[in-house]
Amino acid sequence: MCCSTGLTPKQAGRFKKLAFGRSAFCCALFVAPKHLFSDLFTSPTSMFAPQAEPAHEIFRVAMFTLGVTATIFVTVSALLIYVVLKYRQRPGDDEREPPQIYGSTQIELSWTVIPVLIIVVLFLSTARVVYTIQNAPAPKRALHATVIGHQFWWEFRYPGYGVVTANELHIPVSPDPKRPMPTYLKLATADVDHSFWVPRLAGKTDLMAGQLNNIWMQPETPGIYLGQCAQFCGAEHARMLIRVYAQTPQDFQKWMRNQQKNAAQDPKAAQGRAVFEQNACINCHTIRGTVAHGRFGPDLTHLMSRDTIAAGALPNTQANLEQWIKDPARFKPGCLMPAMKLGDHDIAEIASYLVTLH
Ligand code: HEC
Ligand SMILES: [Cu+2]
Repeated sequence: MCCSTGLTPKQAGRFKKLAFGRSAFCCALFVAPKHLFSDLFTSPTSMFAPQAEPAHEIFRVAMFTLGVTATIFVTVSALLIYVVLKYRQRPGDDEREPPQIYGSTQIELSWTVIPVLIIVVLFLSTARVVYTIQNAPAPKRALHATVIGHQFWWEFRYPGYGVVTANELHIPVSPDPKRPMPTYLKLATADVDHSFWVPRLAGKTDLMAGQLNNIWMQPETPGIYLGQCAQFCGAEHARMLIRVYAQTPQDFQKWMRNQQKNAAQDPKAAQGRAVFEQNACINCHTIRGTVAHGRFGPDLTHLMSRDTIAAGALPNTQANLEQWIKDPARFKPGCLMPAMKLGDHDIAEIASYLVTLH
């Protein structure tokens, strides 16, 4: 027996190990929140730092719900700790059971009615927010765009402008709350279910086969807002990132005017363009103003106006384009663009053509 604890030495050893494991776990618990809290508001995908309607509205109802549930948690924990300490077994207690109470109408009523009231309040406040967001009428000035989820990238279409782009959504900000310029998005999918979620701008909404969903967002300050596909959709689901570029109305119009142009025809890149057009690239990609009309992959008409390729997997540089064309699976294993087995010379030609597409 080990003196004070009543354990054999072997048991005591095991207990020490266990205690060490447990203290490491406790340390981890205390260290983790430090990082967690510093990231909580600064992370580009933090839902605790909304930057647009309807994210503000969602944040308010989330905080209200959290406040109510936290109050319940603290009250119940405090009562529990109090009772456990006050009525713990003490030396010299007799072993008799305390008096048992059966069928107290008062107690039964209180723990039925109070929770019901709390649920009703939470339900009504949430329903009100859902209703106001879903039924917000689009003002005349609103921008309309369509989001189409693909395995594993996003297609953005602006039907009013004849513009198609990928992975980087450009929208205007609304600096003046009296003249809002929200963007209304129709959500559709080309294959399986995806989910569009940019936490600082709006709530999470699924893109589902056979159904059109709608969301809107109205950011106040220019900036890049990040998001991610939030519905497991296959092998590269984790590399299906969203970048929303919220721009001043002037910058947005400038971007839009450039997107409306046909692809640049740089004579210096004619050789590369010929190689591109002779390969299967054109079956999957569109470059407006050329023979490429494919719709399976991203529209490349203004490829170089994007900062990233492959839904945020790589920065958009000539070297990365070459590596990507050579072997897409190296960066996105399981992605739906095949390695075309082209020679290095052809790949370099194609990449030097692609970088002219501003
Ligand atoms: C079978 C269809 C298919 C073929 C053929 C194909 N691609 Fe792709 N391509 C895709 C798909 C799908 C993606 C999106 C991959 C992803 O992000 O998951 C893509 C992505 C790209 C991208 C990145 C675009 C962006 O904005 O993210 C470039 C550049 C590209 N392809 C160039 C080419 C070139 C050049 C060829 C010919 C050598 C080619 N592709 C052949 C389907 C294809
Ligand atoms: Cu997805």
